[in-house]
Amino acid sequence: MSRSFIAAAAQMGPIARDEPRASAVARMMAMMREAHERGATLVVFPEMALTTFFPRWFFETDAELDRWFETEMPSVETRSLFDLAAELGIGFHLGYAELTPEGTHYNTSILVDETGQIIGKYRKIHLPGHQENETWRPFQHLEKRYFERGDLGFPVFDGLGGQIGMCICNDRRWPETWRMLGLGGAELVVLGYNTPLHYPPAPEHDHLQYFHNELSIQAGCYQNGLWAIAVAKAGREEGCDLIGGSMIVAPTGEILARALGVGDEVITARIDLDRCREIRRNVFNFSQHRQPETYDLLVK
Ligand code: ING
Repeated sequence: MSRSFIAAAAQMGPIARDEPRASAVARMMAMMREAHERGATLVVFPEMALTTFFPRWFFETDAELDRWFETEMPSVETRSLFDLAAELGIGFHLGYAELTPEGTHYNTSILVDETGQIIGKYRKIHLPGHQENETWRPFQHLEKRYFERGDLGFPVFDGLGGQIGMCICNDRRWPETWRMLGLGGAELVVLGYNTPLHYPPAPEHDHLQYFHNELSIQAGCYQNGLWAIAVAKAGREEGCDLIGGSMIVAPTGEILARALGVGDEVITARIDLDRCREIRRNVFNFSQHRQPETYDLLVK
């Protein structure tokens, strides 16, 4: 039986600072319905899809920070999204800020199957940005301050007839992320991102943000023989321009579908997980061609 299905990327436009979670959920439910109408059985939402990208601000107190986090999932506000998924028989990926019962803060994503059950969780490992309030910047990027490094590794989950992995935003820039998931047997990687157009430490790269997004994901797919669905939170969010460019990429590295705008936008493509073999049994046949004995620097 061919493991082919229609997948959707549900790009989101800005989420305002004072926009209730219920509003973001309503927008996601509308896009889940649209994806379903197009025959999709999986829909991928962005990183931190329930709130504005709050690491752009410096908060003095824990109370100011913790209001952006979820202490349960599904939560009161997201229960309706899980219920819709089960009603429509569509799986989804959701990114959110997680506060554990032990008080640990993670940048987290989950994989939910077509019955509305959570079948996988990932916590972001490559946290970009900085620790302290750096007032020279037009906006902060305080993920290193607000989140702990993920403690779940790079797991791969059985779902939708295949092996699905996750990563989050900055993770996609690191080849190690993709190789760990490839070695773990992933056939599809789903991920969300919030990527500002302006990168204060190197503004001369601002015009390259879309290119670097595509370069990272296309290389990850080709060099590990897997599919990727990468989904932006986009647009001018609280005065900060975030790139769009959500896309669905094949194991050959080809882009099958790409978002055109920087608002809420559903793009779809047919994914055939069996096509991973064209790469994984040939050019990137790890057991035949990879030479890990010579790569010791990689894990130093
Ligand atoms: N955002 C950005 C990302 O990696 C960034 C941070 C932007 C790093 C541009 C380097 C260059 O896409 C998140 N949330 O990781």
